[in-house]
Amino acid sequence: PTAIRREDYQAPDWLVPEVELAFALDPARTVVTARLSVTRNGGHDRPLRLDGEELELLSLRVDGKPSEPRFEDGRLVVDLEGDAATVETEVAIAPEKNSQLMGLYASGGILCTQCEAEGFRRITFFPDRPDVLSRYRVRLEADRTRFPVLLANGNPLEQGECGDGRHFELWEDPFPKPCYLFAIVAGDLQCNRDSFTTMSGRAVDLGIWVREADLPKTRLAMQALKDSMAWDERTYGREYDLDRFNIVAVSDFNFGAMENKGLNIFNTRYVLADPETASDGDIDAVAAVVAHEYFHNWSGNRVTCRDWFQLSLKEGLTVFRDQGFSEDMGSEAVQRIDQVRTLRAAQFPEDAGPLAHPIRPDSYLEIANFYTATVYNKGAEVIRMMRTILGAEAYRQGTDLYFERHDGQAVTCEDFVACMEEASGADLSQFRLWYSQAGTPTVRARLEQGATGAALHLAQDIPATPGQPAKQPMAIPLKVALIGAESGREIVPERLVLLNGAEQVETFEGVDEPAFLSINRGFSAPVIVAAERRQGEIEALAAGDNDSFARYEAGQELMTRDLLAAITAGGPVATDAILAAVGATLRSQSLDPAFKADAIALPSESLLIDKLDRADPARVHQVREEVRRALGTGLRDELSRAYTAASAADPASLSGADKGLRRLRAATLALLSAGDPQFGAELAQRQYDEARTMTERQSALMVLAMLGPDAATAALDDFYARFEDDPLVIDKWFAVQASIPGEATLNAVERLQAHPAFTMANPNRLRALAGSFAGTPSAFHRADGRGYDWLADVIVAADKLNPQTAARFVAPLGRWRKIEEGRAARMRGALQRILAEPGLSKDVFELASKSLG
Ligand code: DPP
Ligand code: ZN
Repeated sequence: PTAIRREDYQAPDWLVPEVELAFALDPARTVVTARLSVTRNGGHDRPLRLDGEELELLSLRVDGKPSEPRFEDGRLVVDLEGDAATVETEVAIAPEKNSQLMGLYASGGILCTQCEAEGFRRITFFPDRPDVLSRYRVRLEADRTRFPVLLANGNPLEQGECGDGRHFELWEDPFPKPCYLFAIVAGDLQCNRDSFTTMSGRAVDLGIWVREADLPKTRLAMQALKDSMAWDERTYGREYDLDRFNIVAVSDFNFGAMENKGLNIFNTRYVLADPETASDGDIDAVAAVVAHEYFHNWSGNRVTCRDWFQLSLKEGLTVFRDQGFSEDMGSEAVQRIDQVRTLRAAQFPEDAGPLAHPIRPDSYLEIANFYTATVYNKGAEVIRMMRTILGAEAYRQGTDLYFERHDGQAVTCEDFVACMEEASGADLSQFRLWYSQAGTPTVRARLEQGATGAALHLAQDIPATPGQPAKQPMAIPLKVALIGAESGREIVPERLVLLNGAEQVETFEGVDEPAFLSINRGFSAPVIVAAERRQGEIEALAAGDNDSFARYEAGQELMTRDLLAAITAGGPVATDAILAAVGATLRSQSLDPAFKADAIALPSESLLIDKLDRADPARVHQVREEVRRALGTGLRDELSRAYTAASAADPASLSGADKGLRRLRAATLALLSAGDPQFGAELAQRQYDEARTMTERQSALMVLAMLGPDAATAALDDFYARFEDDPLVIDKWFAVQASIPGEATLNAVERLQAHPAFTMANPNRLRALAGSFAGTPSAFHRADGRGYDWLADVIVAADKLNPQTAARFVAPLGRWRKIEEGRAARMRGALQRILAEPGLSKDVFELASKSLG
């Protein structure tokens, strides 16, 4: 396969202002008729080239006359004389055989589409690229009994009977859009209806379409939708633009959800939720994804991407927007900790490994591989930094200008930055390096104190990444404050330091007592801070930094320091400092429960592995367990008290306070059980039996599962029997068992793979098993390498069905550079075995070959 490069971009030769589509829907064989009005773009004599994949071409007409089809490099080439023409094709496709879940496919009796990034070419011949914007008129025809509901983008125009049991519906979308936002749905669906009145007083009909039995589980998603619509008006001045907004839930879906214009299609996982079957985390994720897809209506749909290298233009911005929504709906501090946790778990390792790429990549083999934590989450951090540097007001003026100037256009990341500059008057030329340079910067910091002042010495290093051996210094906004070592007060109030040199010194006056350095407060920049610390400094910040993120961070730094020391030294673990910090957190009268839950959690094994040179995952697990045990025994009273107090959470309430209590209850239960397994088993079994919410039930089940089969079997069996008919909960049943630490987990995973409820065809189920297993270091990294072989086999088998989802499991094998040589060799062996497989998809080939490096 050949690489597509950003610098090769060429404007389209032909535009397609109007499209008429007719679907004769049938799961076995659907016939799609497309009539494209095309116009020549610029003075050239090149033919029209249309993408198409797995299409059976039945007929081709140009301006009404039959034409002989010609193919070049897999594209349909149409020679046209004049500057405008009507090109009609008729193709047949087989939705029920479509296991890739790209294009038109069947999911649980529903016919639906997924077109981003390049799925539309699997529906009809078309210039499948985001800078070709068209108005669509779509006629759907299907059997009325099996498919009583027929939906498409935009507004319905007309409906009726066709005879012989078939009916039709005609839809029109007045907004020009790229074909990746095209969608249709046909199925036996019920609707939760509501309405929203926009800020200019227009009524919008809202609908969430699901199977009848799932209707009661759509209430929370509907509330989130209305909240999102109001929030976007309030926060960004963005109003909805169609008379209808529909969401449809389907069980088989590669992404979380898709922002098709006026017809969002969702993975059921991000729509269906109630407290009995979804955890608080799941419920929050539903709201965040509903918001995310809704926000795309402006950041993505009204203003879209010129080419796929600009993906972060819409995804980074939209993630930043959904983060803002979640911060406003919940606790900002807790949200920020969660965001950073996600970034560190998913994006930092990507940025430090063989798949590192800038948020605006320079080349790809398969664009589906670039829907990454870098493009999404680091992309969101880059937008956040711009707001931090420019200020909230100038940032909003910048987005206003962007939406106004580029409405109806397909644009670039550069266009967005230019709007920010123009609105604020700031010069962002150096800041742009965040778009082009990969790798997580490390900021080294050292505070030097004199009699009345202090000097903060800062330096930045950006590691080499594939294709980028040398880097230029970036513009890094660091929020900094100095805190009195004796008084505990902020002796230098928070200020924004813009680090833009390789090295830089920032001075502070009026520092009249020994000071502690609180840096990167609120995680103002997505960097790794390596600060030289005085004796007792990190302990003091963990106990009293007045920025809650920085306080959390200091606690993590302290834990990481002592864990890494024990892992590398090989001796016993010094747990005193960790015990003191966790004990103080638990005893605090002022901290809220959700923060406590985050603050008492040890850094994950994956995070520790990332910080080590060639780690032994078994040793990492052993040391971390030792500390968990020490916490459970040493702080048993504090933990028990916190556990009991947290049991008062109101099961019917989804308030931040009650969710925080449940979070703390789960965290304390896990530590109590690490300290005293017998006691933990009793407590967890009782919590399981009495659980009124999935949050309580799932956390109890996880604790039991970690205690081994004797403790867990009864609860696991009960859980399965209780929720047998609920696929999203059965996913949890698979995930819990695949996330148990230790080498024995692979045996359970192999048994689960043979379970009748397991299928590779459903991405959620496959992720529940393979994703959970690969995300559990002490299980995945078996010394004999069998964990790697199992995953390689899964990738090869899944690739034959669904390359996009199969490719998602390659990255864990690509982390071999972080692992000790014996295991690393076996990881490379597994990658080589994958690459030797005949008929491998581009998706898996690209990631496996880059991972081998
Ligand atoms: N549906 C995916 C998302 O919203 C891709 N656009 O991120
Ligand atoms: Zn998105």
